[in-house]
Amino acid sequence: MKENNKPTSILLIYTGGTIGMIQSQETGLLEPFDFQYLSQFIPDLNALDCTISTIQFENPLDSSEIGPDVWIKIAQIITENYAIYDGFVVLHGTDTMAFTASALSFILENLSKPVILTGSQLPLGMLRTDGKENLITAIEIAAARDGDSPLIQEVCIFFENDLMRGNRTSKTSADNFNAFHSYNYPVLAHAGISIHYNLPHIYRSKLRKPLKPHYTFDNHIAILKLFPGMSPSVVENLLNTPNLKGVVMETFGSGNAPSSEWFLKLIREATDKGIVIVNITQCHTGSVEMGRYKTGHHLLENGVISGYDSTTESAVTKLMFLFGSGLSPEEVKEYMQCSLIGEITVED
Ligand code: ASN
Repeated sequence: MKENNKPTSILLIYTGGTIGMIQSQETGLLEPFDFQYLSQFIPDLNALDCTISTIQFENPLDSSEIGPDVWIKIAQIITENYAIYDGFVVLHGTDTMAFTASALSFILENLSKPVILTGSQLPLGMLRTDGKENLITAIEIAAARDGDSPLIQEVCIFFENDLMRGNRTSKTSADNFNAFHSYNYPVLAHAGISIHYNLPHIYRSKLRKPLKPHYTFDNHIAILKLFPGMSPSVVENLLNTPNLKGVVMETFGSGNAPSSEWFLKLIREATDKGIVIVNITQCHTGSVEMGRYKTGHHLLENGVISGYDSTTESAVTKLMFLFGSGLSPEEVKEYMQCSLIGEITVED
């Protein structure tokens, strides 16, 4: 309930994924659920202190089918309804949820309301589903208030027990209910018997500015994951992809790569052409520090920039977003090394 005694209003946006599936009584097959009947299906939702409206995609998507066009579609729905609702819950397939959450965090500049993504490993209509708890808690968090403001004012993922910053989260399990982790940033809330909010780590927008969505992405981006014994032709082909603008290079440890002449030459040729190469680590935790070892320092000398402790999902979507905004390679390099919305840990 808000201070003006009006109930908090939540918009639930169903994009697809396992959570929205139920078993047909006739065929036994899994089919998309009609969210119009949500409160009949989960009567517990009526006990929440908020009103819930729903919008569902006409053709629900497996999240493997989701890319920039759908990120923009979700952002447009949020923007069109921004003044009407107090919070947004996006039901999404789990497989690429972390990419969508990262992308939305960049699209929705000046966001000051909660956008909580959730989904499930088992369909809503199955006996042991995790979807029901995830959905109820995500709505409860989206409706949480801090006086007359929403408690959460950023894009998050809620899954199993934890609320995580969206652009810090990765899917880490194909079958556990506890499928998402935020390794390099503390969880924002933990849902046990009650929900404990980690207030010092929750983002608060200091200046109240109107929401400013950005709807352009440039997908001339690639991921180069290093492995011992990699052949020159693989690296050469990838770096010579026509129109390539940015590369997320997943390196070893604290940002190290082979110092072979052929490898550094290809890297130098690419950065000289204006391709932005961002170094992130293959390790789950920790940050890139190219000054620590000679094998990292070589990359720095050849024009590679640090991605600090970024997730792959965040680095890829941030590159697409920055190039989509029409920035030059030099400007993209500068912004990649700043935290736009809490996606990396850098000293101010
Ligand atoms: N394949 C599904 C999806 O990402 C997986 C899930 O939602 N659990 O859409």
